[in-house]
Amino acid sequence: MQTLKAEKVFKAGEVIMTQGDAGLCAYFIQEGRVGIVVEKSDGKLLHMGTRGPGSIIGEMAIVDNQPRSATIKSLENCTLLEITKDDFARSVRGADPIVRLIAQVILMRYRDILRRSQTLLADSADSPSAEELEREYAEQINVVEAIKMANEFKVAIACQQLILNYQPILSMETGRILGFEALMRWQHPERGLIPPDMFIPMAEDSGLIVDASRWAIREVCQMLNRLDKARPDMQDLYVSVNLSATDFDDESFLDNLYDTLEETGIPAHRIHIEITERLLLKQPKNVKETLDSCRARGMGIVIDDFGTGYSSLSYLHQYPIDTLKIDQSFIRKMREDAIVFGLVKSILSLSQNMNIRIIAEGVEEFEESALLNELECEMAQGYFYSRPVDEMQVLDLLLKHNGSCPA
Ligand code: G
Ligand code: G
Ligand code: MN
Repeated sequence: MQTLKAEKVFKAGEVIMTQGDAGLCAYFIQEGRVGIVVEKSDGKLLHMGTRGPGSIIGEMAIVDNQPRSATIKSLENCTLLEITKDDFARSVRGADPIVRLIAQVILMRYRDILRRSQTLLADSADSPSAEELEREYAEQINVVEAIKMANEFKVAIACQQLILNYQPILSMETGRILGFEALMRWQHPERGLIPPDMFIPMAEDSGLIVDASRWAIREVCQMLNRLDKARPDMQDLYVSVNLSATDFDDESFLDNLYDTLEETGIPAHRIHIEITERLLLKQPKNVKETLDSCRARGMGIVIDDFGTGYSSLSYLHQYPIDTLKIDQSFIRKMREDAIVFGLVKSILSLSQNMNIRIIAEGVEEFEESALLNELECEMAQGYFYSRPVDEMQVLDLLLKHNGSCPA
């Protein structure tokens, strides 16, 4: 290895590096054991442990140029291989800037943990800090996990590992399917089917959701074209696509959406956009202009998870919203909890007064569906009618709920 330099020998008891000094190199231990000691600000010495052959010591200083955080002495005669800062810097310069940044960030956090755990160690005999240290380590590993996952997700988008499932939205009056909600899943080559809760937040944080949403919109349009071939009598069906705040930050979102509609020949009214109340609260820039434009073209705009704590009625007239989805937690509780029942009733009358359409989400039981019917709720979605299904099963659902295609 290029970065491994000549051997250095330290006799038992010799100081290899001193806390506070500038760190010019790291060492790979070939033979012998060393002891690590940290001197605290009050002068107390903390023995941090020992290292033996195969370990690296002094590695932090060559990454972040900070002074040595510990003093290390040889406990027996040691043979060490020196890795100089210059050698290390040379190989790092060629590395991906993200890798460099991440290395710095992780090291910064690690130093921070060390600093705090050393204070705790000194303050308590049974050292609860070890547990804290492990927990924080685990969190660090999640950082790495998230980065790995983000990279895998890029591959997923490019290599068709994403799939859409479709859950029907039915008219309560007629029992017919009016449309479907597209729900994303990730068919991971090793981990199997990953549900959206496990990857959407990461995709939002990393900005990768923009590409995933573009893919989803295109896939939905193509699916509608395939469906139209099989069921030419069902060309009123729409598909609702979930979008995130990050999607609205993308300046070419609208162009891409309209291009996709044009290329696939799908009329705008067959695509509905589902956004959450939280998104409106965040108010990504251009969200109103974007939604106004979509609505003007005839797309449906749906507020998902309506009523889950961030509700502000003002946005019902501020934004071009045409449908509310009552959150499933209300549907679940409305039969036992009088307050929730009142809430569901008020949402329903609100929507009637404001001429906004309503979908009850997460209907699981016959009793829930019967009650919603009584309250004249317009549409429903939930396991009681159907779980989300893959594209092949969409035709079966249409046959079951909407009847067969007239000859
Ligand atoms: O699919 P499930 O059935 O587990 O969906 C869980 C949540 O994941 C949904 O409530 C929705 O908010 C989110 N979700 C599902 N599919 C998509 C998608 O294509 N894009 C975005 N942004 N969120 C989605
Ligand atoms: O986008 P949104 O958060 O609204 O997605 C709806 C979520 O709820 C999806 O994860 C979907 O699979 C799930 N879901 C749909 N119907 C039901 C239901 O009847 N019961 C439960 N528990 N979940 C449902
Ligand atoms: Mn949704």
